[in-house]
Amino acid sequence: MAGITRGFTGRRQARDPRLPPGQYDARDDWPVLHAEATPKIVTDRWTFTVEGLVERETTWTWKEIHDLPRSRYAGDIHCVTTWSKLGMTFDGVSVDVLLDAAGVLPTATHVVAVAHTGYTTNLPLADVTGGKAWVVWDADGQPLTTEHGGPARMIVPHLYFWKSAKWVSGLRLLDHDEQGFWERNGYHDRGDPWTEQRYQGD
Ligand SMILES: Nc1nc2c(c(=O)[nH]1)N[C@H]1C(S)=C(S)[C@@H](COP(=O)(O)O)O[C@H]1N2
Ligand SMILES: [Mo]
Repeated sequence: MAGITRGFTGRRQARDPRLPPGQYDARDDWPVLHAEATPKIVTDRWTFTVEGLVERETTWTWKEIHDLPRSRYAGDIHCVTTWSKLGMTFDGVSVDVLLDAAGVLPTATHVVAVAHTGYTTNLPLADVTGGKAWVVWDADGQPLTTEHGGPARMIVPHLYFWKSAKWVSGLRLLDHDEQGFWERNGYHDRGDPWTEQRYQGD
């Protein structure tokens, strides 16, 4: 019968288990956040380079990266400013494919993701290998808009979204951790949303 509501027992509606602590579901809203001016990057001149501690520094053009095997992320993203978006899809290539092509040297332990604008963010190598990171150009089946990092961005969705560099231009492999833009400005070096690694010291 109508009239028996979920709230009748006095329990609050169950929190979506996909939401990490302190996060809310942004639903249809996808906020745009970045520190620099939105760049204009034409795909004719777009490149992605893996450099640093690799056997062969390797650069892909827009066409070349599209010729690599495709990989999709279907799942959630979490911004440190407390919004999350659940059940998104992103299409592109797995970072594993890019790193394998360049041949990561055994001394490499960390990466810095670099953007065409100069934005940087640091990550342990283990957080961008093993099917956990992508370079993507489609979001929810549509080409990534410029404001969301198009023509292509990184996504490292198991970490807070500042680790996902928009307008990404490459990865630099290092044998030490080297802070990026937000990390130097107080954000955490790793940024695990499930343990709320929001700021340095968390
Ligand atoms: N190049 C660049 N990438 C960036 C940022 C930035 O300032 N510059 N901000 C990060 C932060 S803090 C967040 S939350 C996400 C936001 O991505 P969105 O605008 O697509 O939601 O981009 C990340 N990548
Ligand atoms: Mo963010």
